[in-house]
Amino acid sequence: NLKRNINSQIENSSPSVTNFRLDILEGLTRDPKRLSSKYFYDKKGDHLFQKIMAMPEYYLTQCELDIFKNKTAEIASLITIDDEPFDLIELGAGDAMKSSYLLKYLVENGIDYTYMPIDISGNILSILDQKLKKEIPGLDIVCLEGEYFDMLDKAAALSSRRKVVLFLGGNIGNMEVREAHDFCTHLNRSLTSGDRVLVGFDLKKNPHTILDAYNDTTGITADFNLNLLTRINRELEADFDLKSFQHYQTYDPVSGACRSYLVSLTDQQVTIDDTTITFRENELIDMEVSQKFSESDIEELAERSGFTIAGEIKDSKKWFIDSVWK
Ligand code: AVI
Repeated sequence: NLKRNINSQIENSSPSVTNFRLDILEGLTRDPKRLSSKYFYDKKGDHLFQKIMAMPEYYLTQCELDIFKNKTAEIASLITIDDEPFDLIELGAGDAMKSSYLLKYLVENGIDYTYMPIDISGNILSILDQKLKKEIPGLDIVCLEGEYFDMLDKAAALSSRRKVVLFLGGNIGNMEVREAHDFCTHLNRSLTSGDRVLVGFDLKKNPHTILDAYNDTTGITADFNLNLLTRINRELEADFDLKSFQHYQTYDPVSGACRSYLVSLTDQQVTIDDTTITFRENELIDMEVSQKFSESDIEELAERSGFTIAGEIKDSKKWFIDSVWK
């Protein structure tokens, strides 16, 4: 039945709505139920994530900003090779708040490079393009709108220069360890020798510090999770009752997995188009993993995906690390 429903829904929808619908229905008909945190970022979700980054408990952004602001020369020396020109590709560039310090430094030091931000949002890229051209005169910028690996292929087709790929913000933590391994292996196969990758990892630390960053008392992270239900209600004509779901956060300091769930507070049914999803009281929806790493976890990930570590830079608290791979 579900299959027939899904097929009939495909016929009348655009590809992006179809993928969203299929992913959501597939996730909610699994046991245990799950939703992908990649769908958190609609307009409201973007706004809530901005609020998260401004929370005192959410240390990640400030830590990586500290690295890009205060250790810019160190980063530059790890990603440049003599005077060889290169393409600096940023995956999920967003507003390039952190990388803009590096961009400025490279321009000021006469280093020949082209900045290629990749983002799924054309709107974000056009704002970024205007902002950076104004802030950093002389910056050579080519925006690439689309999926990471499609755009990496496009970047390779556009120029044969050496590639340096930035993947910042601890975004790699939003993949399960296996997915992160597959992602890095794919990245390794898309690059050639001489290329570099700079990945931002949130480090394992006092478990209270980590849990507090995702379990804020103001409830912004809870809203961030619940907003996906609002998005499903709006875009898929569903009827989630937001008051019947509660955010629950866990951190396991042994595995380093920080996970968020939504708990169904009652036995209930939710309708998404003409599909009915049944929830038992206390049943969970697995929403997001934010994986934390030890330095040996990072080494293992780099090695298993075909990279070697060229260098690494930590913030002054030693809570976050930007690891450069070759
Ligand atoms: C985008 N990403 C790295 C954030 C994180 O820390 O996992 C998303 C987030 N989820 C809850 N708070 C922030």
